[in-house]
Amino acid sequence: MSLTIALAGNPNSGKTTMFNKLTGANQRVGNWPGVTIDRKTGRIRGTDYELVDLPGIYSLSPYSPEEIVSRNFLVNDRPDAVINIVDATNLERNLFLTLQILDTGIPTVIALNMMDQIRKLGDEIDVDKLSRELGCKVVPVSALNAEGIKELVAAVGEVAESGKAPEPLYFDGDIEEAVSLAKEALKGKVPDSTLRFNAVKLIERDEATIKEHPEADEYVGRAVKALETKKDDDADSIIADARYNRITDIVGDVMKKAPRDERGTLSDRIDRIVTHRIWGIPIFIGVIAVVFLGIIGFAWGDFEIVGIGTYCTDWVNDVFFGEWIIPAVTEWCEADGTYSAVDALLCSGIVGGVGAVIGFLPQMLLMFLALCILEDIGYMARIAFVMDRVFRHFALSGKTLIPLLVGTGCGVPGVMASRTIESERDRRITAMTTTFIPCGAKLPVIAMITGAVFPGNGLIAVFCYVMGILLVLISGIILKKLRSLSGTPSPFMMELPPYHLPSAVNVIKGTLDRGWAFCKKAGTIILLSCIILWFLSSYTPGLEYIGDNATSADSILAAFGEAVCIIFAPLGWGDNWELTVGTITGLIAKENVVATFGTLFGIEAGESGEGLEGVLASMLTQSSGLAFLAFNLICAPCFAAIGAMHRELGKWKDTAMAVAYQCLLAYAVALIIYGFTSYIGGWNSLVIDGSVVEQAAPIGSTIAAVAVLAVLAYLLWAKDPFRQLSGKEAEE
Ligand code: BGO
Repeated sequence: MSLTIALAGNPNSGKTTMFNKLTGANQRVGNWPGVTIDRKTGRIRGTDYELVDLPGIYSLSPYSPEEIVSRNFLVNDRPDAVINIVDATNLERNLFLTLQILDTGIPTVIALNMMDQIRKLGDEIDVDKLSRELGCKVVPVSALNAEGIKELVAAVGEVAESGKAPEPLYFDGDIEEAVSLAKEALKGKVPDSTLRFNAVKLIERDEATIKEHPEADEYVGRAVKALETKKDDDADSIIADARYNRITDIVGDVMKKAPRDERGTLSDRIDRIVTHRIWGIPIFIGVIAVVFLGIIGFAWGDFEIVGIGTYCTDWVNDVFFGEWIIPAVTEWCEADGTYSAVDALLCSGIVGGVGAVIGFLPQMLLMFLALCILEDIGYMARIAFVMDRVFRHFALSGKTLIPLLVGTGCGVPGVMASRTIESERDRRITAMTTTFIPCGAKLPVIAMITGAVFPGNGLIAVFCYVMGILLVLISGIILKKLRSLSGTPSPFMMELPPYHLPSAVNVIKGTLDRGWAFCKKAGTIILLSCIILWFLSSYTPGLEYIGDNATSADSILAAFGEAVCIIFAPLGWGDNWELTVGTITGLIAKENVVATFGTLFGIEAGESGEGLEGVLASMLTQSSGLAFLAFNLICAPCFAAIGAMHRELGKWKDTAMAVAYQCLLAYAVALIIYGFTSYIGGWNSLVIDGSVVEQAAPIGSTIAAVAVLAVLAYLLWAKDPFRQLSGKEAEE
């Protein structure tokens, strides 16, 4: 018979690592909460037990979406056994959940994890004594080093097959009496197996239990009041206190801690600087700047450092595609003396479009590598911690940072990670704004525009990330003024794991996984888009082939682009319909912006041999280029991310409003950038055939930008009608 085993524990207790060791799966291990959101299943190797990895939780109260998923599974689905994974280096906090799991009456085995760390710290835990005190099997393990896994599987198989649940840990006198009364009130209304769990929850004033059993609540109401009066506290805290007192006794009995260095561990000492109130943020900006300057480079006047990524990308475009692939494909196509529509599709459509995207692969791999190293060292978790203080000033919690950090890889899991936020309003705002942070797919767009109008200047990439964070903060203030999104930020609790040297396996795997996803997309969605784009740019609306003159103003694409491009004229895109088309195709996947230009202009040469970026420099000034970049980074994300937003927001109407908000904000920001920066020396000129051509000052756009800025300032500083006053403010 197949048995179902649940894996439950606190966030960061090592559940995912253990899940991977037990099942041989390859789930992503992370060091911030929210990496496991839905429950995941797998088969324990060498058995037919199904293992269900539940999201990390601190208690079985249904406050957060993770707690609801875990509690429903344990209480309603009732697995045959639970492996409760406990971080031995944080025994007190982890046992709080353990005591609640014991109340569920499900056969339980404790996997006492991180024993390698305990040994390293010189601490000692008497495992047998702990097992006696908790009344269930305790197996010391190290999920990281695969220690104790066999023993754990044997122990869980034994308890699951015996079906024998451990005794709960009973409370002292008065509390246990109230629990007994609640059991009486609930008898027959809930299965006997969950009677104690529900009874304790009723005394704890657990909202879900009270709502489900109002008569039972009435029955125990007087006893709960009496308990609260006697202990001079609310019932929730009385139960929590009782549990913590019990835990303190147990830990005191079983654990011997070695003396600690007064200055703290090395991680503590590094954190004193890295997470410092004042230095934390400049250090964060500095780290991101070093990464991007190293990869893209830096240019200021005559001073120039070529970034290693730019160097590699130039080589791929100029030598690999320019000298090898394109001439070879063209020669092959022209071998029979003709150049048919199919030949043009292959050379301009496919090699041009997909090649333009693949050309950025070296830069992408280096950026993924840097982000994976920062994550594996443990620095990403510190960023969330440092930024929490900033986010709080803007009515958002640091928890918003976690979806943003996840979203640097891909917006879809980023938006999904917003589920970890307890406050529904914060969760919705986060889901609506996560895609402001550049995801992997937007990096080639950043690299392309930077290469075109700010050659080799990595500061533009830094600007894109800073702009993304600022817009999330600004949106927090503006959107909180709407009744449906008002409210105070939820508290943010997060563990900072000790720093460690990056593991080569994790880093290489993380980099290659992301790189492979990028290539897969280029070979599927982007390839298909390029074929369609080539068709639309090579045929007239009357379906007449117009040859390989892709930029022909007679094509279907031109007719469409010209009709729409007027909308973007105030942003400095002029009558260049190609820019409009690129922006629209970016909705399918953001890399499509690059692929579209690759198809329309060719990667290598364009008409006059100046390359894709050269063609763009003849259409965009530095100001309008930056506006183009800002609009494409902030406006509606790709369809997949819009779908993820819809899953979080629930209604299509709300999703449509969110997309409209993103597009309006993107337009406003792009207008402000173009309207104001065009007056900076050299920022308002095009480079046409190598000559710098100064453009007329965009007076109309500047006036519109002033008006937009005034509206934004009003929205930011107008009084928040729904702000909840602090106790002191309310008294005044
Ligand atoms: C990071 N021993 C040690 N020393 N560490 C362990 C053990 C163990 O037995 N088991 C897990 N860990 P998850 P949840 C990390 O990811 O499985 C570590 O949330 C880091 N990552 O490696 O994700 C594990 O599923 C950068 O640590 O837990 C992981 O329950 C710096 O505990 C962390 C430091 O494991 C959480 C740690 C990029």
